[in-house]
Order: sequence, then C-alpha cells, then structure tokens
Amino acid sequence: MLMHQTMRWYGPNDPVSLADIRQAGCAGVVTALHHIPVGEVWTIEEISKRRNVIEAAGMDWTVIESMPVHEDIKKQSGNYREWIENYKTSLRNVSACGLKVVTYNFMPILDWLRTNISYRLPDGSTGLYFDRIAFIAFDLFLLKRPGAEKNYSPEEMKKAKAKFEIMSEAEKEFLFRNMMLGLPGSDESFTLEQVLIALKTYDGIDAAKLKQHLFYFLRQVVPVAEECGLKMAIHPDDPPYSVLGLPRIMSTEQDAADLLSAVVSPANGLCFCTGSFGVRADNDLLKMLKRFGDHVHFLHLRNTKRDAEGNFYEADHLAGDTDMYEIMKEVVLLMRRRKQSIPMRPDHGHQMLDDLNKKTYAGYSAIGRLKGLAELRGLELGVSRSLMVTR
Ligand code: DNO
Repeated sequence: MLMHQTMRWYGPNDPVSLADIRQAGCAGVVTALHHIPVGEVWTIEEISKRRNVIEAAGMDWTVIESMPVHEDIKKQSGNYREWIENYKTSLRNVSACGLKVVTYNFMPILDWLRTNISYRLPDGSTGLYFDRIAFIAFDLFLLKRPGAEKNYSPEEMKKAKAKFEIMSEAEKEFLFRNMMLGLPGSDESFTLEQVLIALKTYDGIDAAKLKQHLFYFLRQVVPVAEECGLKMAIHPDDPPYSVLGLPRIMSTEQDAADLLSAVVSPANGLCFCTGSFGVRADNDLLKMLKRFGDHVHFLHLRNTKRDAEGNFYEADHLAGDTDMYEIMKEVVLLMRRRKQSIPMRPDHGHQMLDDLNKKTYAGYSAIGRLKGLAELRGLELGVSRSLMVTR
C-alpha cells in the first residue's frame, strides 16, 4: 500500500495545469474553491463542477485545501455563529460530493510567511527563504507596527536596523512585496493599512484565548464531520511561532496534543506538514508522527534547513533538517497498521529549469514539485519494499 500522491492545484487560473499534474504521476489533486468568499457556503453545484473538471483530467479530488475559517470565528466576533453554521453546511455538501479530507488552519490574518520567495540556491534554482532579521526590519521599519519593539531583543533590533540601513530601495520594495503576498490562491496582495487594521482587531486575544476559540469551533464542526465521514486536518503554523505579535497555536507537539484531546474524535486530526513543524528544532517530527499517527489525515512532505539565527530556507525534499527516510519509514508502517493509504503532496518545490521562465504561485512550480514528488515516490517504494523482506 502506497501513499495517495497528489499535488495542489489552484484552480482554472493556475499556470500549472491538470495535465501537468497528471504527467507528474499524481492520482489526485488537492484544491479549494478559492473564488468563494471566506465564510460563505460551498454549494453542491460549485463543488461538483470542480470535481468534474478534475475527474475529466483523470484524477480525483479527495482532499480540500483549504476550507478557510473566517476571521470572526478566530476572534469570536461579529457573525461568527453564522459563519460556523455555514461551515457545517459546506462540510455536509463536500461530503455529499464524495470528498473525504478537509484541511484548514487557524492562523490569524496571515497564512505562511517568507521574506524572500526567490532565494537563489547554489545550483541556480530558487526556493523560499525566511530571514529573521529581514522580517524584524519589515515589522519595525516598513510596517511600523505599534508596539513591535516589545517582541524583539535589543540585539535583534540592532541587527535589523543595520540590515535595513544598507538595503537599497529595490531590496526594501522586494521585501515589502514578499511579506504582503495575499492568502494562498489569491492574486491580490494585502495593503499596509489592511494589515495594521486587522492586527489591531486581535488586541486582547492571546494564545490561550485563540485556543479556546479553536476548540469552540471544533466542538461545533467535528461532530458534523464525523457524522458525514469526513476528516478534518489542521495545517500547522508556518513559521511555527508567533509573528507580528499575533498568537499562533498550532506550532508544537503540545499544541497538536491539546487539539486532539479537546475534541476526541477520529474526525479531528492533522495535516502533518514536515516543512512547517520542522522549522522548530524542539519539534521531534518522528516522535510526533508516532504519537499522532492515527490522526494524520494528510501529509505535506517537504524539508527546511535552519541556521542558528532563526533563518531557514526550503531545501531539497530529501535534504534539510528532517530525516525524510525516517519519516517515510514511519509513514509506511503507519499505513500498514491503519490498512489505509494516506494522501500526500510534496508541498512546495524549487523554481528550476523552465519554471524559472514562468510565473507560478510562490512555491508551486511544476518541475520543482515534480522533482520532489519523484524523489519521495522513489524513497517510499524503496522503504516499502525493503520492509517487506522477512528473513
Ligand atoms: C502553503 C500551504 C498553506 C496551507 C494552509 C492550509 O503553501 O501549505 O498555505 O495550504 O495553511 O490551511
């Protein structure tokens, strides 16, 4: 039994086509109805339309990534009760259309963040990079977030100032654009004003409160998911710690344990993203996978390489800080134990070869992801076969 190999597809406007994904060897596609405003119901009609397009290309749509959670739900403000009811309706509708896994996240305002989406690697390809000092410089001198100084040490602020002073206008502009990229699947960037206003609405919401809001949400939606045979898979924070003074609550082993014990149900689970959890040196990924294996409903396999300063870049899928061989071995054993194939996507990939001449969603190149997928596929087959040998 092997993993169900998929790639993310951002929908009809994605420069990487369904045909490309099929040729990469995928059996399935992971996508979402990005055109539906956050909070509104996903209708059966819209879901089936999308499913038909994918099936016509010879693949299936088993995993949704993401069904986004309205900001009001995260803050328990405004019409959050109505958004939760809508979410339940959407869950029933996607289940009626035969989908099985729903990925979501609970990161306030922003999703993943990088300071440089085209970091040049030694071989000439590019990857995504998070430079901690550049990030602090952005926060202090470009965003000028009120109170930002409270989140950093004097030493860090000194380094950020020095870095900012020697940056050219073009470099500042590049950093700014990278940081303000909109939510995944959106072509619109955030504006400075929008971010500052949104940040203000989180005043008074600390990590403990945000967790309570997450658990409240789960107590409402998980029973619905369970009833209709769906699995919920929360995506970890990326990077896995507080940013811009915002609480982040799905970054560590303890966070995942808290989530699973808050609502005990087979429908309450994780999108185990090795690239996100792996940025923290204190996350023991193998231990986490062993501990939470029964609740892993979706796998994002990619690798990062961090340094002592807190910077990291997205490395080759089989290189970096995560021992992908060990992870893969555990995945193979897990699937055998569960007698079930787990959907996986190679997550991001580098921009390489012809990708470098194309504009794709950051991290979602065709060839770079194909390379990652092909390596993971080979690793899995090798591990799987070797585990079959009995002496
Ligand atoms: C980044 C992705 C995330 C993920 C969401 C899930 O490339 O892995 O944006 O889709 O956080 O809700």
